[in-house]
Amino acid sequence: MIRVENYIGGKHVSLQETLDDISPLDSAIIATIPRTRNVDDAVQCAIDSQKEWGSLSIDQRADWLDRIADVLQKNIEDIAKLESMDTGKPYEVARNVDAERSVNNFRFFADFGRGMTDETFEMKDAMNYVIRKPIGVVGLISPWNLPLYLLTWKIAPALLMGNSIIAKPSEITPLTAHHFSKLLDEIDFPKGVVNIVHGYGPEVGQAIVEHPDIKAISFTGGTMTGRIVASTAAPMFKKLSLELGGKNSTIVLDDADFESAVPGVARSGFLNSGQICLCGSRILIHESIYDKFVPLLLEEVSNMDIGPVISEEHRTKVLSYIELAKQEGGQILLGGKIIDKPGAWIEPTVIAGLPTNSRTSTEEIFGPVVTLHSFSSDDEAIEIANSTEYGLAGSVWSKKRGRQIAERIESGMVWVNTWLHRDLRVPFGGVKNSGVGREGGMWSLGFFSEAINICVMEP
Ligand code: TXE
Repeated sequence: MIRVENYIGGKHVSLQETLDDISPLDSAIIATIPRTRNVDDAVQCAIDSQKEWGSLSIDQRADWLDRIADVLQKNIEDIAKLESMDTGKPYEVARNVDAERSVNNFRFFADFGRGMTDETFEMKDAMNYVIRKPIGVVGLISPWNLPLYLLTWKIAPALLMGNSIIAKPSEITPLTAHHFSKLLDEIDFPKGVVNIVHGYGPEVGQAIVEHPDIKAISFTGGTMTGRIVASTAAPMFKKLSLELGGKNSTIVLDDADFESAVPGVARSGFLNSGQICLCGSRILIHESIYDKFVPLLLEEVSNMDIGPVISEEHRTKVLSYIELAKQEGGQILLGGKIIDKPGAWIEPTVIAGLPTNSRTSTEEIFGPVVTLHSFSSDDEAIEIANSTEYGLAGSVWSKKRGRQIAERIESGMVWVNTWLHRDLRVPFGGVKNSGVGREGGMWSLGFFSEAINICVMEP
């Protein structure tokens, strides 16, 4: 049994009151976490440490990011094992997606920070230059689907820009954040700069969002929760980044290359048991290739190594959508049932025949469930793709028309003939109910700093 503790001021602190961390693999209790309700002590440590941390140069902080990347790399197998245990995802996914990217998040922002150029704007009689000051203490709140991957995606740029941190991982997946805090100790990372607190979202998460000395909130999670976070932070004029839910369309045009599209569309729908906000769960297939493409897709999905969903409670939610699909006229082509063994296992499920505006095909399920729809023209495909309240991501599979379709989709990111192919310099985020703001490259550095313009006129 792992005893997860808060990490405050460089010390590991436990609390009397704890919550259980349940494994999705077999529903066993694998850890306890502190039920934190108050973050005043963590914020005070962050305030005290930020002055010195913020006074370092970008290069000095980038060197620290490289040291963090090095110690994560050295422990990459342990991180993958813990992530797999906590989320239920196959070890290979935890190793090659979650742990790998956690290392890269620090490596990338270290290099990107060193490469930052001066921002100057010449006038005929004056010169402007921009300096980027730290915000101070920032709050980082992350979800359970890619726990360390998404938390470090925020920690790295926040540190690079000189801020100190109050981080709150999901109470459902605390293990790798806890391990991360121990690795910071191993490299003697400046105490109090990174503080990690555990507990329920509406308790410690809310305490972070409403704390007057936390000046920015970077949140990744569900749209409903994002609305609550925004309603607290906005009136306090905090900087706010919201990476929220999605219901992404995968468009397979009549000229798609099946060799890449079949595995690509299957992976997009079912990687991480469909628990990635970028997953393509609305698969739109041109009518002329529908009958040929679908059997190949079903076979591909049947051969994928797919883990359980995050919890039995979440599985109940996913199952409720499969039941809803049947009421809405859907036909279950594959799966649809619980896999009868300990843990939160459910069959990967493919549903056809639903109206494109049905609840099942427009609401976020966040599990191994996709709906298939045929279309007869590019315009119809785009209209279907743009007809949900979300606008996060999407993919288009076509030899010749991918880009022109992609540019007409109302979302923050679109992949053409690929999916989840990531360059960390590009903007990452959604429109409509998928969020506000962008992460990645300069977008992250801009969010985690205050841009100050100095205009100089020689006397
Ligand atoms: O989210 P929740 P989950 C989305 C994904 C799905 C959701 C699943 O689409 O909708 O995340 O993750 C804390 N005040 N994305 O269920 O419940 C909570 O403890 C402050 C989109 O974890 O919203 C957890 O730490 N905090 C994303 C975090 O918020 C609160 C990629 C998220 O919890 C809180 C990945 C409150 N009142 C998943 N209530 C993207 N767009 O990139 C809860 N929390």
